[in-house]
Amino acid sequence: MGNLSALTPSKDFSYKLKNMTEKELAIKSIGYRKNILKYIFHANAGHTGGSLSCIDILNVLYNHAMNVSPENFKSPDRDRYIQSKGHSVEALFVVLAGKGFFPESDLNTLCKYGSHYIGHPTRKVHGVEQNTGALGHGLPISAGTALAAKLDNRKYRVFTLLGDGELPEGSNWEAALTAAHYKLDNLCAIIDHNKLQITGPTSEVCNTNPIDAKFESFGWAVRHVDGHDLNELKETFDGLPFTEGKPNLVIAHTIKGKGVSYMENVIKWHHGVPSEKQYEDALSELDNAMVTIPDDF
Ligand SMILES: Cc1ncc(C[n+]2csc(CCOP(=O)(O)OP(=O)(O)O)c2C)c(N)n1
Repeated sequence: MGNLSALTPSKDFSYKLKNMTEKELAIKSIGYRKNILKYIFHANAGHTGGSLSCIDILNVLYNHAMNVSPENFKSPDRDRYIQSKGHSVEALFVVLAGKGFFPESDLNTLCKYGSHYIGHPTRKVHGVEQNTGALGHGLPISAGTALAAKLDNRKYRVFTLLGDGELPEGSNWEAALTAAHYKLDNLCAIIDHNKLQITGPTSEVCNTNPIDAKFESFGWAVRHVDGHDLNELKETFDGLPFTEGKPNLVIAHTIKGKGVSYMENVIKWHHGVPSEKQYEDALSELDNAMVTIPDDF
């Protein structure tokens, strides 16, 4: 295969019609959190904690970093987002609805018989790039998609979101090796590092630490980021590729259940539906957070 590193991904940010301020993004994040809870509550099912931990990342990807919209979704040059931790589909659905990929009212059918809005991403939903949910598939598919961009002389980037509990899947490590071999600097994997998975702390179920040293030894460029700091996320994604010729890994330090105090860092909220009282408490906590967002930060 030729010198693939010769084609670096695009740094043309002209598609950013409006560079959102941190306050505007913060307002969006709270709205998304409320919607995640709303639709999980009405569906009586869903992955609550992991959707709340990754929502700030999705917010910055879709409203700042990525060149993708309902208008360009058929274009071969659009940036791709593949959500490997497919169980947190509620986060993806509320962001896609907010971008106008489909009417938000569609989410009233979440997890209902016959609906496309099921508990994991499916391409039957406009805006979803890949079916996922069986953990360990997103990174290999994303590496292949990024390799296709190089072979086709296209400058799109591929973003994929993994859970830290998903990381032990062997297919991730094959993909990590392959992405470095093919110098896929147009690939950005993000780990939602909330330190918990379905049955306990990630480090106790299957320890993958140190994640950074492992990926660096495979030939990746790695950054750590506070996965709830919207400005830090913006700056990190603006810095892509971190090193020409190397795939990019963002280790986003997050809190499972972030934004709803009784859910934060509590394993049982991996999946779980709040009672009516818990739902109302969560909404008022988020409403309160909305009015206390500082003007400038
Ligand atoms: C191949 C496979 N094995 C097991 C599962 C069941 N499962 C769903 S979520 C989950 C835990 C994932 O933990 P993590 O990736 O840390 O997700 P997060 O905490 O970010 O929600 C597991 C084991 C699955 N979806 N796919």
